[in-house]
Amino acid sequence: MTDFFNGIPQVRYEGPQSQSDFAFRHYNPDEVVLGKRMEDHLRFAVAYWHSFAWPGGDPFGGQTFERPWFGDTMQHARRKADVAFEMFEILGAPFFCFHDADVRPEAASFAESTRNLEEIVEYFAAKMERQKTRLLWGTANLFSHRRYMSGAATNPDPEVFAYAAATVKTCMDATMKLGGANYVLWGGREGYETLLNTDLGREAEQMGRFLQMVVEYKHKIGFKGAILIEPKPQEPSKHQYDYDVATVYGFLRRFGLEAEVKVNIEQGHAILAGHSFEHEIALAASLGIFGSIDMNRNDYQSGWDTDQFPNNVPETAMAYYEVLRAGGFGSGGTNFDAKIRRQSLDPADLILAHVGAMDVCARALKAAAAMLEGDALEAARRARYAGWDAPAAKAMLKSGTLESIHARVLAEGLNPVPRSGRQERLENLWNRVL
Ligand code: XUL
Ligand code: CO
Repeated sequence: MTDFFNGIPQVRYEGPQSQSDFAFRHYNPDEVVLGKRMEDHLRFAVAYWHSFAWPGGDPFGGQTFERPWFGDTMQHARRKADVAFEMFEILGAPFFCFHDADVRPEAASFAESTRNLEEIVEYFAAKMERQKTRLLWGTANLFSHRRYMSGAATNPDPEVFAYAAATVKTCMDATMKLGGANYVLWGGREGYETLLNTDLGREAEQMGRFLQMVVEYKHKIGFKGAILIEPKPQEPSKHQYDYDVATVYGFLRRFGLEAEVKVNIEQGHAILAGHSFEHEIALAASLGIFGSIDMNRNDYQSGWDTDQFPNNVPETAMAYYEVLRAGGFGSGGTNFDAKIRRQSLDPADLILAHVGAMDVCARALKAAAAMLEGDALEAARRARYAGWDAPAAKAMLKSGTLESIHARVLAEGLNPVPRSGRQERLENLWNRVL
């Protein structure tokens, strides 16, 4: 045991009446919701980067956190892992997620960086034998180092493409070794700052081939998890190629990957793209590419990616409603890609951020389940589209032409009567379950 979380107890479900800060009031892993344990619905993951690797900087100031594991040696990396796995245990977190750069020091050569990663993966594997935490996904950090400033797969320099491809191979190997449920690609620098120096057609070709190689390698090594793309419209690049779910789907179709790759949808990214989180989830589900979620919000005033823990039950409930309608996560889960504020210096802040977020998600899941079970929204939706169940309507879609429909409209004297969308009633239904 390290002494970092000294005195902080294991967090357990104590119910809404609990007086303790270190207790769940709503997240009860064993409680059965719609026939499944809450833990198996929500599949919470802690993001290694924000909780253990982020120093607390913002554009105007640097490090605010002083952590005993900050440093560039393997000893620091092991100490960081010790604390991270202690936190997973305190929270009872079933999963975690990491980038290579979060867990091992970058070395002078590719080979040495890879050895560092492999050593830490062994260290993780030994811990995972002793505790229940599993890997939701692994990923490669192809955006922080200066070599990636002009992109990774989309870089004008083929040597950077090669370095990125080799790095993804090592990270997929690490994910496979740790039994990861998914592998994620977020294209942080896959975009551009100015068209004046950018050949965007060529860059898309590079990115498409890169992703095909990832899929080929997945099958070669027999990785059973899903490959997930995480869309984001901008930041760090002014314009990013994986703008949103719709854009990613078009890209996957173009490169023949729509049956191979799914999406990891982040709440904050959805808002940055001008969508709601639930829109992105519902769209991905309707396209058959829904995979997993990053449950972290932005600040509605600041307009940039603040990666805050969720605290809005009504919004979160709408998201889980779409997750439930999609049939649940499959191999995905709820990753808190969220960081505490830079003034939140205490070890307890890290724990309480997750406790609050897990409770928000649990309340949201229960509300969403009640809504779905009560069937009120679905009944209203079915009624709204009921006309399409009629044989004539089905036939129109299947074999109608503009001319045949024109003839029918004239013959039957069609004159459709507008019907209320009843939005306010449906919003009231939601409020009853929240
Ligand atoms: C950045 C972001 C990433 C990905 C993983 O906005 O969301 O942390 O989740 O690379
Ligand atoms: Co994310």
